[in-house]
Amino acid sequence: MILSEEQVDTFFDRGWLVVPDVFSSEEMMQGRQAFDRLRQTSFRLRTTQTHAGAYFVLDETAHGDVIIKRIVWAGGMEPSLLDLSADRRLLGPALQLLGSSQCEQLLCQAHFKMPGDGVSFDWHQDIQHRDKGPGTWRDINGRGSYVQTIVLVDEMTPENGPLQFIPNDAVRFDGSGRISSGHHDYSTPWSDRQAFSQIDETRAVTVTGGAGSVILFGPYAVHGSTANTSRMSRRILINGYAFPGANGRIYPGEGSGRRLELA
Ligand SMILES: O=C(O)CCC(=O)C(=O)O
Repeated sequence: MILSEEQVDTFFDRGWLVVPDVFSSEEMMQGRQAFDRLRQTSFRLRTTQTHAGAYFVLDETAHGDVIIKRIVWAGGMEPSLLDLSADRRLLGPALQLLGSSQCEQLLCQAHFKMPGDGVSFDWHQDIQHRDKGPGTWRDINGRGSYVQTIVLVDEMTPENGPLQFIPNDAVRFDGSGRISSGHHDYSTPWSDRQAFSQIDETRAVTVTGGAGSVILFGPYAVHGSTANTSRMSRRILINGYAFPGANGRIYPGEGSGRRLELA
């Protein structure tokens, strides 16, 4: 899959892009089965730990119910998820946006939002998780050097804790002294220019879509999500691809940081 010029502009100017129906319902059924097995394993493990090549971040309610915060490098335990993250329908656009024929895969992460589990994510930028100080991150391609993709494993609805994004032109980036024009200044380090200091929440856009749809965004896109208030699950697979050499950290999970290119 090759993104159109318009899609590429949307990614860089607004901050994110949604591509519907990338994966079939049959493929997403297999994805849901992998997620079911990961969930069953979480119930057995109960506490945060590395298991079978994946890193389970778990919590427990006062009633003893296990809450899955995230499963880092979920494909370590479920190789079909790694196959999905190397699929050209996902990898192709990621490489296109990175402007590279190769990348390093940093994330293959399962997020579960089950009815009533209260899992939510405050407004943040992914660069906060990539750049942890000197030597941990370098923007090599001058456009963020990172593309995150989210595969909707379940349908994402307004009620089940959907992703929300703030368009770049409703974000005040540190150092810019004003709400952005929509175009990032890629010429200075992110910490000087790209960290957000203020957002116009009234401009937040809720992303919904069918299972098999994909969201793509860069490291500076401001996003978050609230708790699932519905009766259906909202599960997503997050794959993160870095421009070769941008990352200086070791991520949890057996095989994380692997090099990928289109076959
Ligand atoms: O699961 C969610 O809603 C949050 C996802 C997220 O914040 C991310 O992909 O960086």
